[in-house]
This record gives sequence, structure tokens and C-alpha cells, in this order.
Amino acid sequence: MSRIITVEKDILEANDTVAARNRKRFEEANLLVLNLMGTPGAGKTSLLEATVRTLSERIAIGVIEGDIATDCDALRIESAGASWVRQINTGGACHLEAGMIEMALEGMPAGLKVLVIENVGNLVCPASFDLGEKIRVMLASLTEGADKPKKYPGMFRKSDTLIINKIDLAPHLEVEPGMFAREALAVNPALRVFQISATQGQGISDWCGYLESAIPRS
Ligand SMILES: Nc1nc2c(ncn2[C@@H]2O[C@H](COP(=O)(O)OP(=O)(O)O)[C@@H](O)[C@H]2O)c(=O)[nH]1
Ligand SMILES: [Mg+2]
Repeated sequence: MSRIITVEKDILEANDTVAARNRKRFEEANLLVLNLMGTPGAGKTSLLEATVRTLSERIAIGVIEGDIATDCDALRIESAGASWVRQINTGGACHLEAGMIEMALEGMPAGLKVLVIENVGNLVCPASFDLGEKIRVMLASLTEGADKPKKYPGMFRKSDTLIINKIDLAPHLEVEPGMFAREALAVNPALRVFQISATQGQGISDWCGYLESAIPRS
């Protein structure tokens, strides 16, 4: 058992070294980088489509898509009008690591203001791997149920921002957005919380306003 823990520690330390290199590069470029995490189907790509559609006329946005297989999400983001898109296929791994991001950055154009990394859909492993991001965003959909913050506290504790998605479905569910927010804040009172519908548009302008205000001044 102690041996397994040692190996895991080594992997995380090696990851942190590369993440620090990525972070320095992002800071030098005045690039705002977000690590977007959440379950499969929570609406991560839908949020990115809405964000790119809202902001891309004013702001150059890049997206790195992490998936076990396929380039479906990258194609969706390209159609939405992002300035730069890269797909990473992890070939089975359930999270992205800093080294994968470092490799994906080859060919990234100068002048991007925001880079969003959509992590592999998973509520556990992505929280352990720093990618060099400035903001850790966790997206949860209302349909997942209000017990998820208590059941997956690691992800909620390690995030700075929580986006509660699919609020348009609230009339059909027992959980309402305020209840989900309260449960999440009980686990991490420092969370910045947005309530949105990525497909119907509620809350998207607040979210995009926040993103714009977080871009470092050059
Ligand atoms: N009703 C509703 N459906 C949504 C919303 N956001 C995403 N979806 C749907 O949820 C499914 C998964 O969305 P997707 O963006 O692919 O999730 P991802 O796996 O987290 O990237 C799709 O069928 C979306 O149309 C929302 O705000 N409201
Ligand atoms: Mg997706």
C-alpha cells in the first residue's frame, strides 16, 4: 500500500513541475487559462460554444479539448468560431496532465486572451492534476442532484468557481439551483457561483462578463 502511495506522489510531483512551466508561459503571455471540469454530459462543451459565440468577436479565445476518444467536441468549438482549437485524445486516461497540455501548446498562435481547457468528464481524478491554469472551474448540471458536493467533495474544494448548468430544467426536477448552490458552498464557502443554462442562454452574459474582467491587463 505504502508503495502505491509513493508512486502516486512521484507522478503528482512530476506533473506539478510541468504545470509550473505552463503557468509561467501563460503569465508571460498575459493569457487567462481555465481548467473546466465536470461529469460527462454536464454541458462543458455547450458552455464553451455559448462563451465563444458571445465573446469571440471581441476576444481571441482558444480551446483545448480533452477526451478519451473522438474529435467531436473540437469540431463543435471550431464551428462556434474559436480562434484556435486543439483536441487531445487520452486513449483511456480519465484526466488531463500538464505534459499533455505542454505538447498541445505547440503551434498556439500569439494574441489569444483566453484559453479554456475542457478536461475529460470525471468528478474525481482531474482535481488532482494541476495543468498550469489560473482558474479552476467546475461545471455541474442540476440534473446530477444536490447530493453531489457532499459525495465528491475533492472536486468542489479544489475549484475556485462553480457553474450550475441546466437551470432551464428546474421546473421538472426536485432540486432547484439555490439548493445546489447552498450544498456546494457548505463544502467550499469560497466558491464563486454562476447559475446558467448553456443551451437556453440564462446567466451566460454574467459568466462572460466575469471572464472578460479576469483577463490580465497587458
Ligand atoms: N436542457 C439543457 N440541456 C443542456 C444544457 N447544457 C447542455 N445540455 C445538453 O446536455 C448534453 C451534454 O452536453 P455537452 O455540452 O456535450 O456536455 P459535456 O459532456 O459536459 O461536454 C447535450 O445533449 C446538451 O444539449 C442546458 O443548459 N440545458
Ligand atoms: Mg464535452
